[in-house]
Amino acid sequence: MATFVDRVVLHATGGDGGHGCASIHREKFKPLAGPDGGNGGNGGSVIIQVDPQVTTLLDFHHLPHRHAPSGSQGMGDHRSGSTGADLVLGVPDGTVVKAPDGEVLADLVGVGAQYVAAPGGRGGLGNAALASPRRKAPGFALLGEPGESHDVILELKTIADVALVGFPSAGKSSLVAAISAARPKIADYPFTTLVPNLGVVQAGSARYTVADVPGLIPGASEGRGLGLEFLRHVERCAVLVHVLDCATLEPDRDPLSDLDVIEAELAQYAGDIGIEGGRTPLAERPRIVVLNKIDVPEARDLAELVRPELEARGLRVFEVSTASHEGLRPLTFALAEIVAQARRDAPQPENTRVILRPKAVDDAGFTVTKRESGGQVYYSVRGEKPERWVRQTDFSNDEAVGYLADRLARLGVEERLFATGAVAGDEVRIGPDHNAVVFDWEPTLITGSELLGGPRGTDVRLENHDRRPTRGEKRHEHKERMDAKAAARDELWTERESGVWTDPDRD
Ligand SMILES: Nc1nc2c(ncn2[C@@H]2O[C@H](COP(=O)(O)OP(=O)(O)OP(=O)(O)O)[C@@H](O)[C@H]2O)c(=O)[nH]1
Ligand SMILES: [Mg+2]
Repeated sequence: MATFVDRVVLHATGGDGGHGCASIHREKFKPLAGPDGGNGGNGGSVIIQVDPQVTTLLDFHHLPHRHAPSGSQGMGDHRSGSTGADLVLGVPDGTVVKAPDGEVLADLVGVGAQYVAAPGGRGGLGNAALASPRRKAPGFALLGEPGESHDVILELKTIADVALVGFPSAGKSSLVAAISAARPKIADYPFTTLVPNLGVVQAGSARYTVADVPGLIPGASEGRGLGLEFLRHVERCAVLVHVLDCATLEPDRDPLSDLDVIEAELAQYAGDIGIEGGRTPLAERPRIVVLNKIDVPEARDLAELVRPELEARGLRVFEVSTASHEGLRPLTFALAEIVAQARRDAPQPENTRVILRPKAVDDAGFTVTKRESGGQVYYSVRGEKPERWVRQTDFSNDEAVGYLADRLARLGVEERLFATGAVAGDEVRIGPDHNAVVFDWEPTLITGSELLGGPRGTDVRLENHDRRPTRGEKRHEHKERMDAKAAARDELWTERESGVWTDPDRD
């Protein structure tokens, strides 16, 4: 079973915002004492954060769907709904967050660096918050927005200063084991190393990390062997070390051709340029050559032989034996020097590099375009505000729909529709085509509160309640009632006196 995973697809969904509440305060002798519906709570967000305790993305491999809790709905008596807690997911240092199309969204380097993968939805306002001098008793509340849902790719790109590359069994793991306290698996069969190993090297007062990645073979860029998959762990390295095996018994291999093969494979690898440490492509990174296994006499001879050729190519060459530890000290000090130089040259690391994508809205915050589908013309309204407002609207409530119409009109959507050539009855779609709210456009929508009579914002139910009848009005009302009673009584008497007791048609 896999115990190390360095690439996963995460399906993150933010919590939904709670709905706002529409409620009217009631009290003895004050049955309609104003709106008191509380706001819905915001939904929690899914946040990816660097956690030093985490070294693999294995958890996400097992549980790729993550949801943040939703906010709860508002309640009467001005009680707001509770907020959904953010779901913070720990990832290893050096995790790169990408969109499904491969675009780098964030490069998480440094403890605490974080990226909001799926923001939670906002809670809807309750009717208390929607009340205004013009709309004293809103009979509606706003809906909570659904949490956003995004698929992101998480890729672990190990943070190491030095990367060891080379053929299988060249002695990369042996080298890490010889110069650091790491104890990777070492054996004389190819592909002993299946996951990257990290070792910390102390050379004098300098300290740096070395990554040992699985071996490369000719054709790795086409997927041979373990492919180039693991090169993502060398992307951030300041220096590449070619570990060349001088004691190989394979007939068609020698240190020089091995070097060419590995270089050709490295050139095929396209890393991410935007990430920390990834500014220069791998092919242009500083590199040195280690000729290994010189404890074997033939290997020492071969190393002596190829050394001038390598140096002629401008490479620094170190002859070592990880078995006898010969030549390791100069190597570690030389690496320390290169790493120190690279650290001096590197710009100060930022905590996190978040790449913001531009939003497709114009200055006014929305766009109106005339479109056609299947011979039918419609007007598409796009923009953050109109789309959010639509999501917040309870379409079963006329007053809420009226409020939406008001908001859209105030933003200038109606004017823009006129300007684009829309006429009453045309189809208007707000939002992305696959998930739009479709209206037949009525230039001024009738709202619920208008239906009640009186200017919008006044409510006859509340207004009549506030005004108590005067004594004169009460007396008048009483007199009218008494008069009506007397009239009814008179009618009965006339009937009785006329003596008609049966239905005249019967006889
Ligand atoms: N004689 C000798 N043998 C060595 C030396 N370094 C490594 N070996 C042997 O070479 C074999 C392969 O070593 P590893 O360190 O596992 O090689 P690797 O490059 O990590 O190989 P993969 O993980 O398969 O890519 C082992 O049997 C080691 O004992 C050395 O300096 N001298
Ligand atoms: Mg190995």
